[in-house]
Amino acid sequence: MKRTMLSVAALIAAGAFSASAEEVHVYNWSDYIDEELLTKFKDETGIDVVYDVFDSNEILETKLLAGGSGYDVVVPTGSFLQRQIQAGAFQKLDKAQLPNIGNMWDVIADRVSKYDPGNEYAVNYMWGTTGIGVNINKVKEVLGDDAPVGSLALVFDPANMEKLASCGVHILDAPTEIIPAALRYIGEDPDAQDLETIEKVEPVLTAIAPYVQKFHSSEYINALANGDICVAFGWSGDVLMARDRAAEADNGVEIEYHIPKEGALMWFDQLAVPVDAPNPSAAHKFINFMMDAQNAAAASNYVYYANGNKASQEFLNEDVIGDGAIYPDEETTSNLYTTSPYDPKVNRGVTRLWTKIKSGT
Ligand code: N2P
Repeated sequence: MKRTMLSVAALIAAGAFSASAEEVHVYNWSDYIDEELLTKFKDETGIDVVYDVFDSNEILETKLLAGGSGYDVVVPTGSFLQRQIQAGAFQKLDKAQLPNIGNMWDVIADRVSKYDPGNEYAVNYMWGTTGIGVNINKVKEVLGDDAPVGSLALVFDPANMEKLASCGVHILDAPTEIIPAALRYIGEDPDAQDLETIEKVEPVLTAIAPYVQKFHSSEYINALANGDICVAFGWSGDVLMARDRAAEADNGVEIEYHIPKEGALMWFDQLAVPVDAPNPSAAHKFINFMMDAQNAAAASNYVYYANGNKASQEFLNEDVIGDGAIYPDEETTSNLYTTSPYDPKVNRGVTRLWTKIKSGT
């Protein structure tokens, strides 16, 4: 008994039960940060980061709209952010608590103001494109040397998919990204907002679904890197991370990322503070920390996504700032499209359509 008492006293002395440790609860996408940055934040501020991850905007949205998520900082994509702002899910940022705001890149802030007028509720974390990741040798083995790796036809033409099924294809479980791509493939507006147009993708996606090994939004990084799949319709930085993991493993797998020639979605992931965040002051400290030029650069250098921080650019590695798949040139950028949120009725139709398509796998 005495021993127990003593060891409890020792633990208290060591601070194990200190109730005063300040925390910030962050909910971010999986595979989206260099965790050393979280340690650095703790060292600089004394605030513990409780870090959880998700891989779909729909999951984040469900938590946010239910309220009481317990998160201080969350990272919705612009089109979702817009609808969530309208639903009252966020508090306005207090710019006085964000001295690093001057580091941000006006070009990106301007683009995001489509979703968040005046950039009142969020700042950019990362931005990127949705495109095609290939294990180039496997794909050539299956489809020949002229495999259309730079075209949406690679994944939307069932004749290609039937063959690729033998080496494995993953497609994002992200209806608001895959449906626009399929619309673009059939020559429709990727940002179409009416169900009649949107439903035109049903035969296209139904025809390829049986050849899709998985609709999933995070497993493809390792699956590509290990050679378990040969194609992923996924996010730019994730594919580049797979390329890196394969190179590190020295397993002979060679991964490439292609922005389809027909055009691709350009999206923006935004740091925002829920209206009921338990610790808004720590949330601002965390966001300000991520807006530090060197920290933003460290994050991009690790995850291979572009960021919206102009001042970080001088600290970016050449294989990041100099890679057109991460920081696309003007010509490529002019071929990128953005999307807007569906209204609730259309959104329900999209969810129904997506469930139906996936049930055909
Ligand atoms: C990180 C994926 C985030 C990009 N793994 C999707 N918005």
